Amino acid sequence: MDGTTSRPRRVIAGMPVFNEEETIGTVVMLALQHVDEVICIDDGSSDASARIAEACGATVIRHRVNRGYGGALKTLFRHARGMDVDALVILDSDGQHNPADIPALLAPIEAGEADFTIGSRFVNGGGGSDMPAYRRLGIKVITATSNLSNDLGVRDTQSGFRAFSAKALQLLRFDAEGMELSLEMLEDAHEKHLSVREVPTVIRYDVPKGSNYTAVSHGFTVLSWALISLSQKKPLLVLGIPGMGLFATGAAMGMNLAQNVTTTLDSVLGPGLTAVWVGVLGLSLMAAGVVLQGVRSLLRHLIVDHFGID
Ligand SMILES: Nc1nc2c(ncn2[C@@H]2O[C@H](COP(=O)(O)OP(=O)(O)O)[C@@H](O)[C@H]2O)c(=O)[nH]1
Ligand SMILES: [Mg+2]
Repeated sequence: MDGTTSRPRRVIAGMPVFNEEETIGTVVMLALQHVDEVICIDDGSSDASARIAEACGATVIRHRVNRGYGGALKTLFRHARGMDVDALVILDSDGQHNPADIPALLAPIEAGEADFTIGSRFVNGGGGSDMPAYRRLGIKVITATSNLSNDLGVRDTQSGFRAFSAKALQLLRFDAEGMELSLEMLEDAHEKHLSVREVPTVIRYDVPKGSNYTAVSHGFTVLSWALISLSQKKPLLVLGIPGMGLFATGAAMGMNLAQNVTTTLDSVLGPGLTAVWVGVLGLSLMAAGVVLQGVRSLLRHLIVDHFGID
């Protein structure tokens, strides 16, 4: 790459790799046409992925044991932060992402219009060639759930084809070791007010080994993370709505019984107690929701006032 274009001065591509010997070589060589350096995080592969990546010109960082997609990206970010880079692009090593779209992902970053771009299947011009319907549905459910806790405004929350400005690279922090990192990173970007932009891309599904994870376990892990995050961010919504439903059910059962008080005491005692329990459970859930919501905003105020972190 020459330094005369308007591209950021130094751009690197990073790839998580786990047993991708069939595709890794091609992806590394194609990516090298658009960036200065390709870094592969080989996550304990048992095949020839690492050797092939190196032979094709990538820098390879090895994990001795498999940690997962998130673990690999944490290693990548830590390494990239120590380098003097203007942008980092991440893409999968299984051939699903087209390295020819790297410049399109970098363009808004070069222009100073975004800190974080996502190669998206769901914006005009993007798509998933032969994408199975259940995957599309899974992504929609995950995205809808995560939008309940933060209005991220991102349609393709599950694309791993992403690019980051130097600022985003320095600011973003994440913990997840698995695929749930995809959402954690978006929420962190939202909290840090980084500007995120989706860029159309076509993600292929006709590659030799499109997925290491089964769709169900992948979807379940990410969705669980989205729900836990939602319950932390909006406890009143998560506990209050079911609580209100239970309370209303208990009240309706109680009122129904009260209208039949002419019958014997025995016949109303059992259902009456159930109505009371259901109602009390509903009230407790709502109360817990209110308390947790209060604690959350109190903590936020304390953190903002005393540490100046928003
Ligand atoms: N480092 C690392 N990378 C992984 C692991 N599992 C998958 N990957 C890589 O992450 C990318 C996406 O994984 P993949 O299984 O294709 O996920 P999917 O296409 O979203 O279902 C690919 O480049 C994989 O090689 C892992 O355990 N560790
Ligand atoms: Mg894949």
